[in-house]
Amino acid sequence: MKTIVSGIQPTGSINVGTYLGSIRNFVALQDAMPEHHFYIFIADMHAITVQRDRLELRKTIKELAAIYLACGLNPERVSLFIQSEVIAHAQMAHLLECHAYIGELERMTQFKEKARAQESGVSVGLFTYPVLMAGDILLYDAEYVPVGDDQKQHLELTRDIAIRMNNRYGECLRVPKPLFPKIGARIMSLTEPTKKMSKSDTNVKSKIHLLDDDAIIRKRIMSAVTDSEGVVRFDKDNKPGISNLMAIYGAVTNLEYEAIENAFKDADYQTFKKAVADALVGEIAPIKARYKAIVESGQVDEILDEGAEQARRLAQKKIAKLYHKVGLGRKRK
Ligand code: AQP
Repeated sequence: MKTIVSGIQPTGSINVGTYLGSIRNFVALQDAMPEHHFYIFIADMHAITVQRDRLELRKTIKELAAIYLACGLNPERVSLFIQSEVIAHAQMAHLLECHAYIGELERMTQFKEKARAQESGVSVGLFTYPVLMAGDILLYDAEYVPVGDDQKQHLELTRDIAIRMNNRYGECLRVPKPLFPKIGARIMSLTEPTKKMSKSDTNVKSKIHLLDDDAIIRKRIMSAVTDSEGVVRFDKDNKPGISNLMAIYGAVTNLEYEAIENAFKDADYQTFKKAVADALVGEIAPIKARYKAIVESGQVDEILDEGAEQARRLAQKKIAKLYHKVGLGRKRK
């Protein structure tokens, strides 16, 4: 069976950026690609590459699991699991670290940005983060990896490592392809629209969480930074704020930018922002209702146990095969 793999770090409440850039896409693909099985995980091992409060991390892991389900992931189609509960991820990371080069990791822009944001104590884990990620993907022979476009460089590295190992040991890894959403691949901060909307941004006004109240959602959209031109027109370089609101609106309504420009050609920004807020509130309301029901049902642990079991079965086989190829351990009859 062909596979699709992706994950999200439990590094804070899920915001509209992560939702539109990844989860919404997972849900659409699970329905559109019935011949693929999905391995979707909570990337808690990635989360500790930056220091975190342990109790907060635990809470966020469970919250993210319930969010995935509330957004519509179907446990019949998706093995949903916590990364650290499948030991093969750690084994694979070491194996791939021995086939990745320091120079190529030094070029990773996410590492450079995150390292710069810390005053001191940048961990080795943060440096090798992209290799852990390559392992997450290659472990399951993923054909496709649905991600936001900030992950483009990491995907390229994953492909390079896979090709390198295939050349060295013979075909042993599938070279994956990224799948970016058509609209919403990079949702920007509402206060600084040239910066990605990020879970770790300390400015609460920069983002909208899926579990925010309707009033907060409306307030954040209505106060989002725009420009003084007063025309609803997509121009990422000169009108990043309005272009970002168009991306949010387009992702939610499935309308292309041109159709949005036509629909709002005589509208002022207040009117457009109100339409964006209405669309977003309408999209998020059922997710919030399902989230509450899922948490109350107590079914999350069972789904995570089952998902981890399914993931382990495939991942352990892959590790055994790769260890053999590389020459680790003893040859078994
Ligand atoms: N703003 C965004 N727009 C579109 N896609 C996004 N993604 C994240 N933010 C946006 C996509 O969501 C998936 C999961 O991302 P992640 O949590 O594993 O890591 P990240 O990209 O580092 O996200 P954050 O919010 O910026 O986390 P922190 O602040 O903890 O570093 C990925 O597919 C990503 O592309």
